[in-house]
Amino acid sequence: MSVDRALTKAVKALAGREGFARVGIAPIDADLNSQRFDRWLAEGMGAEMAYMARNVRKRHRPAKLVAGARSVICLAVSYAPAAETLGDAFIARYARGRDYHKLLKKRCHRLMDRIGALEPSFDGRAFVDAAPVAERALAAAAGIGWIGKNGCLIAPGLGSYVVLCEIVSNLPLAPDEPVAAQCGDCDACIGACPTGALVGDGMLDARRCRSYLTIEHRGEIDRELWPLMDACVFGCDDCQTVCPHNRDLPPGDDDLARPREAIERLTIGDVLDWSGDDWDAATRGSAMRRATHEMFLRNAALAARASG
Ligand code: B12
Ligand code: SF4
Ligand code: SF4
Repeated sequence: MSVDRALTKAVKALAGREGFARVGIAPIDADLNSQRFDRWLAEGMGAEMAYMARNVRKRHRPAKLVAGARSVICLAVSYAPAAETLGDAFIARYARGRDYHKLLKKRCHRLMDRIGALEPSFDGRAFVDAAPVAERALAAAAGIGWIGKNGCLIAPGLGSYVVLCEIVSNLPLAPDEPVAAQCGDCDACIGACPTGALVGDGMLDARRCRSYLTIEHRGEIDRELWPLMDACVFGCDDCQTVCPHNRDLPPGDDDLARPREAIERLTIGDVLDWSGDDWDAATRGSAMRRATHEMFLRNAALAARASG
């Protein structure tokens, strides 16, 4: 397939102007390592996320998502915090600022308008954290970064504190080369995971992951894990905090990296006292809304217990 290098360059320049910190092009038929995904599902590591078992083939074939698709524009925005100014309730870094789903979707749509103005034959569809897209594998195929032993996409210079989105397009854009993995002999993330959820080779067993347990899992958390929940009120970042590639990062995108006022000094006690209206006010416009009021109360109760 012939590619249009001048158009590729122009599309990348437009992405930079729309506030995307990284952009790369994945070939439409990239090998997205679907065998890994199959193994993850087959071994039950997807826990109760039933939606992960749907559209499995589509997930690894972006060509199925848009008629006439020829390339995937992969995009990343950093949420690296400028400072840690929180109370004792731990909120995962990606969720401290504005909801990245809404922000990135808006930017993708603006970018698509600009690409359309440049190239009227353009057609495409934007995805942000949509279930049937293998976002990390696509970003790796587009040369945005490599998949670390913590399972995260690590972008050179930005670390793993990046969120991902993509535009599946009908344009003949020139694909980028993947980046070589740079974990080397390090295995700090595996040792840092308090629950042993990282089972090797970047594979994560959600049944033991505090991110899954606090954000996705409804109902009771296994008693065996109670003492290991620490202050996790929403998500967990331990396997990223220890990563040497996350040291001395430039501050991320202001909209994502700046904590919203409602959580800046949030304590476990505050969350335990939340009424339904307080939950509503504290999570409005934020990715934290993924966890219900009941889940926050459960998480805060375990956090209070773990801290004595
Ligand atoms: C389900 C899910 C979860 C689950 C399971 C996570 C997991 N590791 O599987 C839970 C709830 C635990 C979770 C947690 C988190 N998540 Co999450 N999650 C997802 C979701 C919806 C699907 C991920 C998935 O398919 N998992 C199954 C495994 C098998 O797939 P995978 O992780 O993508 O792995 C693939 C690659 O590793 C690939 N691969 C491996 N090596 C190589 C090499 C090459 C060259 C290639 C091409 C491919 C490749 O093989 C696998 C199969 O395709 C994605 C969004 C999406 N649609 O993709 C967000 C996503 C992965 N999550 C995200 C975030 C931010 C988080 C958290 C940091 C949030 C938090 N702080 O609490 C944690 C991180 C935990 C961790 N260490 O992974 C970001 C990750 C950004 C990044 N830099 O990697 C994503 C991409 C959302 C987004 N749009 O930005 N998440
Ligand atoms: S997010 Fe936390 S619990 Fe999940 S794998 Fe990383 S360190 Fe382990
Ligand atoms: S902590 Fe070490 S092994 Fe884990 S992702 Fe970072 S560099 Fe790779």
